[in-house]
Amino acid sequence: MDLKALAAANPDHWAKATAIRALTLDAVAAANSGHSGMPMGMADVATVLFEKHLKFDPTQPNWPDRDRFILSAGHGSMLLYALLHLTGYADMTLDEIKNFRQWGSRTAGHPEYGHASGIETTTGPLGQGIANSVGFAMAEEIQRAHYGKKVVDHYTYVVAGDGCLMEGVSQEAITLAGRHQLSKLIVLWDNNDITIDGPVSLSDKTDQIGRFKSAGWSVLEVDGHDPVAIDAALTKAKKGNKPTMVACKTHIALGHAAQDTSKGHGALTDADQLIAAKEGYGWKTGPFEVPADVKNAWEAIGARGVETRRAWEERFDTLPRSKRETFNRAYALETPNKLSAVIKAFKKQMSEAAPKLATRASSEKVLEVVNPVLPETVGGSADLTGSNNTKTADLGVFDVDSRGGRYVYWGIREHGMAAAMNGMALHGGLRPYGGTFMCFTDYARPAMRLAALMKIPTVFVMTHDSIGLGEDGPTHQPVEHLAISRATPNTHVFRPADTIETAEAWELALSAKETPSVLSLTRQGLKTVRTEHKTKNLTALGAYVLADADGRRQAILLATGSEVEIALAARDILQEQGIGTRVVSMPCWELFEDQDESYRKRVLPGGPVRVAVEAGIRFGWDRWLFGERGRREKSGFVGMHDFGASAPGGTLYKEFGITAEAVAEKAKSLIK
Ligand SMILES: Cc1ncc(C[n+]2csc(CCOP(=O)(O)OP(=O)(O)O)c2C)c(N)n1
Repeated sequence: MDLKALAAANPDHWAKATAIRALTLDAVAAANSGHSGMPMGMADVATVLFEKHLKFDPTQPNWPDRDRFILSAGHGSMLLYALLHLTGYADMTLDEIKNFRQWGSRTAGHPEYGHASGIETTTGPLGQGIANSVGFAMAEEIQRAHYGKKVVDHYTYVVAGDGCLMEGVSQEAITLAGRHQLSKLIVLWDNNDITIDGPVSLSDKTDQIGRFKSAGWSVLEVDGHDPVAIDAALTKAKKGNKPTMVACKTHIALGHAAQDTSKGHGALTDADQLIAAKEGYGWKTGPFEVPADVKNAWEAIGARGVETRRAWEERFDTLPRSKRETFNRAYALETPNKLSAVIKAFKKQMSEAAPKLATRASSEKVLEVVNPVLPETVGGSADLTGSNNTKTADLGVFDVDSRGGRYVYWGIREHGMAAAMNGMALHGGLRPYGGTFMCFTDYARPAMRLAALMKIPTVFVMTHDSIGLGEDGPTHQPVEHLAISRATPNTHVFRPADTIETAEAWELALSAKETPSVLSLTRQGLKTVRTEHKTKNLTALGAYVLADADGRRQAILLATGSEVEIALAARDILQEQGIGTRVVSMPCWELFEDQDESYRKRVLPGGPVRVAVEAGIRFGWDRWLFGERGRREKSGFVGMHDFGASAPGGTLYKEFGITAEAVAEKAKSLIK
């Protein structure tokens, strides 16, 4: 590349873009780790985007109508950190840049949501950002329909690399965006032909332009180092009626000895090469020093949005009060008082009616009363609407000509759905929930993990939660998925036993601010076990005594979900034989763990034998069986030890020995 010619053609632009490159080189060198090449290659595109197009105000980083900038290629985190620092985000100080990747800094190895303002989502696992962005763009459409263009009118810009486009989840995201004509979604592809192992051609020959076009996108192609062309492409992209992919032809590690090589992808720390690169740029200041005129020019870009934001505030103030209140409440993730009232009324009615219902059907009943009072919910399913029971009559369907619809037919795209739901939650103003079979938690898991890491309250509705689903067989019968979900930090896994617990679980999931929820729901009908109405949300305790021992307490049976009624039947057997037996329902382990010791001790006192029953693997149960004052030799587990099988659900419970008789026998064998 002829850097001198580039610099001479657009000197002001060149100086600003070089500031990004120089800060990247310095930060990576100081950390002795990181990824230099991508920020150096995309510096020109990012500079034009921030200077000429992006609507943002560093003094109000969470302004709801800002454009969203998503760095899907999260390894290039220094691109984002440099932009935030240069444009004047108060929390992205030069010290943060100097402490790139160090303990306690905001500048984590990959951008982490919540660490600094201006980081819209956590990226690093390739493909997640572009999949999040579909949810961001849908959220914008939905909210524009609800609140009007004068208060919701912004774009979602994504920087994605070859890696993001190779990941399978990007296909789910791209086809969704194309189908829904998300015209305010603009992907900037860092088309540099390089990945870690070498040239892209080592492992891929996809015609990316044809791929995007066939999915319903507009595609533009530009020289990613020509600011005039980039500006023109962005201007055009904003006008289309389809999502736009701008293929930006770039040179990874522009101007460095490692330019255009896979070495340029990683940490460029060689001191001599670093000096040579800066000389080539005509950059004369020392490490981490941005000349005052260049910093001023960047800060002027940062200040550009202040007026626009103020004007927006004025327009927002003209909305009717009730709209403003709903908007602000939803963005603050507050729930209306009505939520608790409708849940209580529903619980009272259901504990009296005591229906036999699958908890997936209970869940639908709950949603029928909840969705009308929570206009921020957006439901959906990955092509299992009738099985997941996620759709209620009032939602309407999100589509090109009905942007206000609150139900999304996600298609067979579990991973894309989960990641896009995260995008909706991150966008703000919406509470997404979406369903699939519990077994396909595996297909959604990378995004479920990120929801937990990001501390966002996405709700994953996972039905058909055990061998109880029956004839579909072991491919569809989850056995290890409860354990996997429970092993994930900051995740509430609810496995309700009946309609009442399902209502309580939903109340908690929809009130959460920083924790995603997994609702593990049955296909098969369950008896109502909570027939005595209690206004208090007992599921919030995580575990509670559902039926206490008559007489001397010799056994405690612990169960969740569909196995609670088995535990109750086992209790009947044991009580008949004079063995005082308590049944503890444990709809949410994590919430029980949060209770203070005295409560946990009241529920699980030492002494009696303990038997846990759950139609999943044992993994994790030992915490409750012989932690918490229990004893190994006085405890047992009735559940799954292997994969399930294809047969009616009732047969499977018998064949795998998950029965009241087996639970009672196990308890008796432990009582000596
Ligand atoms: C899901 C996932 N797999 C693997 C990685 C490790 N990784 C980080 S960057 C990268 C190569 C990405 O290539 P590209 O997007 O072309 O980035 P560039 O080389 O242009 O910086 C890989 C494999 C990752 N971050 N996420």
